[in-house]
Amino acid sequence: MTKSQTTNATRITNIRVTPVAFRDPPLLNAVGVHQPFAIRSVIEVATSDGVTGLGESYGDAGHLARLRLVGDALVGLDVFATNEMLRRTSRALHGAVGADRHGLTGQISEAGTVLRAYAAFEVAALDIQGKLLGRPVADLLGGAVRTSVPYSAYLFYKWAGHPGEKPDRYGEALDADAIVLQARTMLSEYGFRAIKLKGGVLAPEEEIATIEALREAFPDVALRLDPNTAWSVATSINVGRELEGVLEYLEDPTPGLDAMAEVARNVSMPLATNMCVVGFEDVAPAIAKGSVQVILADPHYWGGLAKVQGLSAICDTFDLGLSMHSNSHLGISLAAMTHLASAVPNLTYALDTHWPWKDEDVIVEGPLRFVDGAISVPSAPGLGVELDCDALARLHEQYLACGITERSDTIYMQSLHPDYRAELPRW
Ligand code: GKR
Ligand code: MG
Repeated sequence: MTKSQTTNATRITNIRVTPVAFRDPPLLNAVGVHQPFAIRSVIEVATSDGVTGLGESYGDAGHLARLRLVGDALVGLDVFATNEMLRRTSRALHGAVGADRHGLTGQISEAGTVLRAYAAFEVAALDIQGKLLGRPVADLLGGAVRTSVPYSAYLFYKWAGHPGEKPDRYGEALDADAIVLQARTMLSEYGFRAIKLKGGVLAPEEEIATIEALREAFPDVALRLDPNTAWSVATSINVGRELEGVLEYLEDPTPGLDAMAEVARNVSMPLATNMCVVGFEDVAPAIAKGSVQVILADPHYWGGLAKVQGLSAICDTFDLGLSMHSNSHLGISLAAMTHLASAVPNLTYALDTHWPWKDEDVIVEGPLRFVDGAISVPSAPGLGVELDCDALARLHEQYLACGITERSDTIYMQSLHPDYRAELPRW
């Protein structure tokens, strides 16, 4: 009998995994365009003490099936026993490596599949632990070292609206001037002090021109460019040299650790990644080769909040920078990312978020507000966000009605432009 099986345990009595869909604009990237709806899963964990916890994860069909399999295996577990939670997740998924890779987040190993599933339950367990103790999740991670967490404006080349629909509020952005306008709108509404441009969409010289236009328009704002491996080594080096002194970091210019290392040897800015270092097994070879200088952590696939703290210690030891990656997400994830980042001293870069691109959510509005580009760490117990049950039901209905069960930017693009090919690298 383990210690956690003894006295006073708060046990998991039920787990509900609900797929949801929310409207998403036609954002372009290196492999296509965002579908009209982004899909996510909302995880509700109920306990013997009547306290419930929330988690959020990907909504792709294979991942949903794995979450449900793991959910069944976690019933009866003490909510403080997250080590055992990971062991049960691993046992439940043994041999069930998933083929779905949500967004541009690199290749998935069996360990990665386990960590992707575990992460959502770990966050819900931390939410419950915090509620039981009357402390915010940040306190469970050692306490906040910053009271608010800065995020970056995530700019995208985009169409005006999905075909057949009215233009969305940001409108079309297919050149430098339109991206500067997009940045103005986002910065004036949210106050961001850093900008990330999703590249890999237009020819590299047009993306260089866009970054230069952003630099001119916003001289004091940190700039990043992420073409999601759309460039060869030679193109990456050319772009890196053109943008010397302009970029805070260049993210995933080219595929693979060796090619990234060659680029890193030939450009002056740091290289960042959420594609070639996506699990603990990638870290040692990346350090040995000198492939990257900044890792974009993401608790959704690095295995939850405590695992990202583990990664932060590695980054600290090997003098690597730490930033945070996002995919289209809802408020439960934003709360989790904020608590985590508040408690990681060396997470000094403004975090990515797709937040400004959505107009609906599953949480009760209120605790997560951007002021000067940052979110104050919620002080209420747990994650500090509350589920809006009507909104959850509505977004679930939307999931059922929209018919999207996998994220596929390429297939959606090909349904509109049959000749489109997602070639990486393309230039
Ligand atoms: O939302 O299109 C997108 C992004 O390209 C996303 O899928 C990536 O995973 O944001 C991500 C990134 O930094 O590569
Ligand atoms: Mg990236």
